[in-house]
Amino acid sequence: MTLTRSMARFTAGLAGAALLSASLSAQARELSVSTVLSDAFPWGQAAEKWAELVEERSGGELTLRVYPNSQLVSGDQTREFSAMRSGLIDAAVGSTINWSPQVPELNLFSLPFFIPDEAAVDAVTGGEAGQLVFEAIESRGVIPLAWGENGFRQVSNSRGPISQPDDLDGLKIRVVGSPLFQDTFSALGADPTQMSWTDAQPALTTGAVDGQENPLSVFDVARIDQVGQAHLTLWNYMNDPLIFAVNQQVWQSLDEEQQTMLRETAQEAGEWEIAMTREEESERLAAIQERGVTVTELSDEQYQAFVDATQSVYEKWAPRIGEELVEAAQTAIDER
Ligand code: X2X
Repeated sequence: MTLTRSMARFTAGLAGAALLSASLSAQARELSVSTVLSDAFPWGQAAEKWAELVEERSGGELTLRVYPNSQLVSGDQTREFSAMRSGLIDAAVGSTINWSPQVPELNLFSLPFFIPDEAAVDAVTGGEAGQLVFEAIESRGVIPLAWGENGFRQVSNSRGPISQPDDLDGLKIRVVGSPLFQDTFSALGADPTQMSWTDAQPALTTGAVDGQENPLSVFDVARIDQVGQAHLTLWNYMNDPLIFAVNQQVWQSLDEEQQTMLRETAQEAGEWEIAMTREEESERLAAIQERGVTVTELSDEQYQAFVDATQSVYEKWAPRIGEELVEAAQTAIDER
């Protein structure tokens, strides 16, 4: 390369850099959005949808950048809420389970066999109980905007079909980050081990654990059957809602129009994702069965045996969650 050509490139490079920084300052403010699962899953797609809608509506002045796989919290999904509260991350589409160590009220959704179907989920999130949950989040320095859904969590294992509590006896089950899960699986006679999603997949592969619990979408997309999980029981023991939320200082730094836009787009993305997740359930189940997984459904009597076996969890956790909230949820469920 001649000297003049390289000089010309250098100058062009400088001009380019100047242009870039000028456009950056006039341009979008970018907010980071944390998720545990990528856009291969409905959960990650919920966050991407939110980002797309914000891109369209903000006229380019606000952008959301999604960081999946808990990467902003080094794989530890139970730190996501604290990281959002402290401003380390600006926003998140997160699971109530992962945030429940910091917001005990969120354990409401993890009470075993408490929220039995989709109508019950909607009655809880859409009513007074949902409002109380949002207030609990807000009182801890995070602004909740909308609901999404990871789905009803079903239990799988590598050993044999589970149709009664005894079948869980001694099984090593990977559980997520709230101590409530420890109690539920201990009450059922299993041997629960808490670990992050990042660690769960290798633990299933090596057989360090016998089982796990996750919604059908996660089981299907992550091909959990391919790491030896040959038996799946549909017991709808809890629903795992997602919440779209923003750090409080970030929220306060936005003008009213931006706040409205951010809330509306989160609600639209959430509604879109909830509908999609529910619509896809039956195809997911069919796909899982086609891959050779034994699927067990419970009779009313079998279901009741699980309810009875986990009664102590309800008694221990209802006061921690807050009696007023549990009662509001119970009323919503009864009247759905
Ligand atoms: O870790 C899990 O099982 C997952 C992905 O479902 C959650 O983050 C709650």
